[in-house]
Amino acid sequence: MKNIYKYLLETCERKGAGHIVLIDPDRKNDGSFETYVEIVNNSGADAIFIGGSLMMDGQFHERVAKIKALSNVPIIFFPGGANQLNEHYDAILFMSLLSGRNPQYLIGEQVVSAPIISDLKIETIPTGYLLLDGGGKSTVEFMSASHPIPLNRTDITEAHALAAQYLGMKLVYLEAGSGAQTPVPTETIQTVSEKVDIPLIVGGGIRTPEDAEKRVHAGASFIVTGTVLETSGSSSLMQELARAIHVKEQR
Ligand code: 1GP
Repeated sequence: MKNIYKYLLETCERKGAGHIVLIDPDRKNDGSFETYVEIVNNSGADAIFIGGSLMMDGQFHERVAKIKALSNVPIIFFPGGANQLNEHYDAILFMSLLSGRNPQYLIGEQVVSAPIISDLKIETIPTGYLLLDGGGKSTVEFMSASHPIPLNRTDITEAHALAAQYLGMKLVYLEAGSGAQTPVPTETIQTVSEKVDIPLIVGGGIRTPEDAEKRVHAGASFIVTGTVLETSGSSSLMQELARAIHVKEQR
């Protein structure tokens, strides 16, 4: 099995940044996975994140298996909780919700998951997850019972990102929340990326190639898009997003 973290770093090095598509394996998307994964396969995206904060039925694991079988790119678990673990992932973002002060998501879910991950032998990628206030109450904010960092408090975001680095994490995830009205501002990304040495993943509310590209130029190593695939179902938009993010491959 290849090393997924290494693959992500090489992708970023070669293409300037990586495009990761988040697929939410909830019932609302049932019947659409074939189409979604085919669009991702043809878009030039570099990986799929699978996960969500709330699952509304018991078909989660079957859907992950289906996505895995269809995908040409690595499948990375973006965990909403230990109950979403299974053997189908190529790697897991072993995340701590550092911006919150809820012990369940700082360390509790991780302890419950660890023996299962060890048993399943899934690669872990230690990630500091910072939730910023993208406007409106996001599902992750509600489910994790944690306060997001105000968008204008770049100092607080920067301090958390540094803490993630000093804790030995390999990635920092700046999350505005799925469907965010306002994505993480470019100024925040620039300030944080100048301060920390580990790669930044940025997601939440990114809907256009322009928005994505600006965030890469500001210092994001990976851009995550989720909702835009569900709402547009557009192959061409997903191709444009990947092209905009792969800044080193542009002519
Ligand atoms: C992943 O939550 C994001 O970090 C995805 O957000 O659904 O708004 O693209 P969108």
